[in-house]
Formats: sequence, C-alpha cells, structure tokens
Amino acid sequence: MADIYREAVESIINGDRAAAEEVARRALDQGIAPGEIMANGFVKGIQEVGELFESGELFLPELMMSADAMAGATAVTNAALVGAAAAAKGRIVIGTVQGDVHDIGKAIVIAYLKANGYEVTDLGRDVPAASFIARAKEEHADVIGMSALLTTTMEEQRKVIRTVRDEGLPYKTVVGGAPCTQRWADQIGADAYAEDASDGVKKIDALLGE
Ligand code: B1M
Repeated sequence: MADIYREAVESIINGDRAAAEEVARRALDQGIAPGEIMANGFVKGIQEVGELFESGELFLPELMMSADAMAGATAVTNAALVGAAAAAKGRIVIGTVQGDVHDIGKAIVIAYLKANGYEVTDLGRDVPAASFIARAKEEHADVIGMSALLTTTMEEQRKVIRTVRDEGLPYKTVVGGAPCTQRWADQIGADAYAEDASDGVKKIDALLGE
C-alpha cells in the first residue's frame, strides 16, 4: 500500500494530472478510503511542492501544474465521498477570502461537509467580506466558513467576523487554512478553527449541537 501513496506523492510533484487521477481511481478501486489516499499521498505531495517552491527549487509554472494535478486527484476522491449524505443537518456558506485564490483545501472541506449531511453553498475564491455576509443572509446559513492560505489574506476573516458581531447576526463562524491556528481563531473571535476537513465536520457538528 505504501507504493501507491508514493505514486500519489510523485504524481503531484511531477505536476501530472492524468497520473494523479489514475492513481486516485486505482486507490479507490483497491478499497483505500478517499481521506486515506488524500492524507497519505496527495496532500503530502502538495506539501512537498510547497516546500520546494519556498526554497526556490521549483517555480510558479511548476507550482501551478502541481495544483492542477491536485485538483484532478481531489475531484476523483471527492466524487467518491459525495452521496453518502443523509438528511441536511445545517446550512453552510463557505469561500476563500478576498485576495486569495487557493481553493483545493476548501474543495475537500466541502466534500466532507456534504458527505456528512450538510447543505453547502460554495462562494468560490477571492470572496469579499461583504459577499460572505450577503450570501449567508440569502441562504439562511447556520455557519460561515472561511478559508485563507496566505498570511496576507487572513485578516479578511476578521472583517467577516467583525460584521457578524457588530450587526448581531446569528451565524457561527469557522476559519481554516494552512496559516490559521486555534490562537488566531481566538484572537479574531471565530467560533471555531478547523485544522482539516474532518476536523471541520467535527467542529461544525459541535457548534450546531449535532
Ligand atoms: Co500558493 N502559497 N501561492 N499557490 N500554495 C502557499 C499557501 C505557500 C505557503 C507556498 C510556500 O511558499 N511555501 C505560500 C504562502 C506564504 C504565506 O502566505 N506565508 C504561497 C504563495 C506565496 C503563493 C503566491 C503568492 C505565489 C506567487 O504568485 N508568487 C500565489 C498567491 C495567489 C493568491 O492567492 N492571490 C500562490 C498561488 C498558488 C497557485 C495558484 C499556484 C496554487 C493554488 C491553486 C488552487 O488552490 N486552485 C498554490 C498552491 C497549490 C500552494 C500550496 C503549495 C498548496 C496549497 C494546498 O492546496 N494545500 C501552498 C503550500 C502549503 O500549503 N504547504 C501554497 C493542500 C490542501 C489540502 O491543504 O489548503 O491547507 P489546505 O486545506 C486544508 C486545511 O488547511 C483545512 O482543510 C483542508 C483540507 O484538509 N482548511 C479548512 C482549509 N480551508 C478551510 C476552511 C474551513 C475549514 C478547514 O472552513 C470551515
């Protein structure tokens, strides 16, 4: 089984979308859970890519190819998750904050939420604070989820939370993304911090009393 995880890592490092999709399908055929092949394979691959990018051993075009391969693998594994849902447990609006286009992690979080019985509205990426609020009102949301992958865009999460508080809106707020921490969530007054997709489900279940 370790071999297939290594293949998954390599498909991402090589930026090979076709290989990533093929490995994802093969893993699922072998009975490996979507979350397992993601965590032990593809996510490790994209983390390695991030480190290579940071150290200057890999450049933006290659990073983009790796991101594309990751999107391919995520689409295959997410499709295997969706459909396991029971009745809707609550309504979530979720997006990547303004100035930030990273959305691979958000796609995984959405798939987990749907698979665990939540109705999810994906606001996309580069979402202004005002749009989070407007869509939460429109959708009668229970929870606003905000993803931020850049230290420069994390502040956007605070803007949304401040509006919720200042206007006395009824939404619970959850923040996530690589630079976020429980400490950050406490600092900006978020109701919860989610480390990864399954933690997101756990935290939202707890917030909504599920
Ligand atoms: Co960018 N990028 N990137 N990037 N990128 C990072 C984030 C970086 C850490 C890389 C590095 O230097 N090591 C760095 C940020 C540094 C910093 O802020 N301190 C960086 C940079 C600098 C940039 C650019 C500025 C590069 C440039 O242009 N010079 C640029 C910014 C563009 C912008 O947003 N304005 C940029 C661009 C890109 C691509 C477009 C090429 C691509 C994104 C493609 C896409 O998403 N469609 C990309 C990628 C792929 C990465 C890395 C390598 C991988 C991110 C990822 O997909 N991780 C990343 C390095 C890293 O994170 N180690 C990096 C896998 C994913 C499964 O994890 O997103 O953390 P993650 O999601 C997890 C949890 O965090 C959590 O659950 C998810 C699933 O388990 N979670 C939530 C996330 N959101 C949640 C919301 C919730 C709950 C949980 O709400 C309820």
